[in-house]
Amino acid sequence: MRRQAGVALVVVMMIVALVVVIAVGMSGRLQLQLQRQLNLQQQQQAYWYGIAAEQASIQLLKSTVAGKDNVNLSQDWALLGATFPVDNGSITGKLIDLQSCFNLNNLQRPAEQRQIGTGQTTNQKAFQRLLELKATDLSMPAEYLTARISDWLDADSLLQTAGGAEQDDYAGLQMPFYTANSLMGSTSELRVMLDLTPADYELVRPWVCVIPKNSTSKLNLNTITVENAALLAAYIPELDEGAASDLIGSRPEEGFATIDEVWASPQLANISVTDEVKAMMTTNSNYFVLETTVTYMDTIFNLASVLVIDEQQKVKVIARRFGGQW
Ligand SMILES: [Ca+2]
Repeated sequence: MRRQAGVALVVVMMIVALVVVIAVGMSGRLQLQLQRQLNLQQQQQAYWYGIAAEQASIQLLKSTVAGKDNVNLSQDWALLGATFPVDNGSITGKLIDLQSCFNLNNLQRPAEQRQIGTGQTTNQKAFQRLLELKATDLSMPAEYLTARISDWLDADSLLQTAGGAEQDDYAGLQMPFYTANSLMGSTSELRVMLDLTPADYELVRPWVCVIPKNSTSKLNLNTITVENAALLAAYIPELDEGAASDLIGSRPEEGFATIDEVWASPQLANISVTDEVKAMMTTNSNYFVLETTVTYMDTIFNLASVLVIDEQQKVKVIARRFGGQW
């Protein structure tokens, strides 16, 4: 009888132990689920704060830029790094003019200039000069990188120059891949150019950007700064970098009213600028990138949104990138 009672007690204790194990497991899973739910909720909230920043920027561009012939850095859109507090966090955003940098897609050669021996386009010459001015430590000749980007962008598989690179060059790599043979969607595509090192990327990155689906963008001389006046010097070989800085430095606070004011400036007095280059310069902009950082509770969320002002003066989001620079 006593022995049977002892067995029953052991069985009861085993059942209790089993129940405790199961209960601990359930409680652990419940806590995990709750934390997951909390993380998802925080990320969703941060995402929607990012979208709210986009909407605020659309309204800002509508009121300060859309339809204007003069887009300059004294306008409200250009206030860098504005931060707005929200419950349990903050939203920081800055709008950058995508026509105040070199659009890599401009290196795509028009079809009629793709025959071998037609020489460099004006944009290619300008990019090569920009590299020669500002990326002197590049691990390859500036001419090669210019040709490689153009080969990446053009539809054919013909090398433009001996320094270029087409799909056979990439297919032969240890990690093979093909050239895009179309326009870039992000500046980070530059990283996969043949033999381009991380150090090269850091040298070139500050000067370039990518406007999706656009290979004919213009440079806005009202939004480039004294520090990046080399962008202008790159297009006008006779204009040295110092004179280009002086020209941009002497710009009225509210920008050049017309592009002709630029051509009449003393820095360009004895320099002839071709009509083609003149047509590539402007005083307004239609493409911007908004870089937003949302902090909400334990979450940090980065969003880059490309905004375009279309021909009907409507502002639209044409591309988004989550978690990094454009
Ligand atoms: Ca190609």
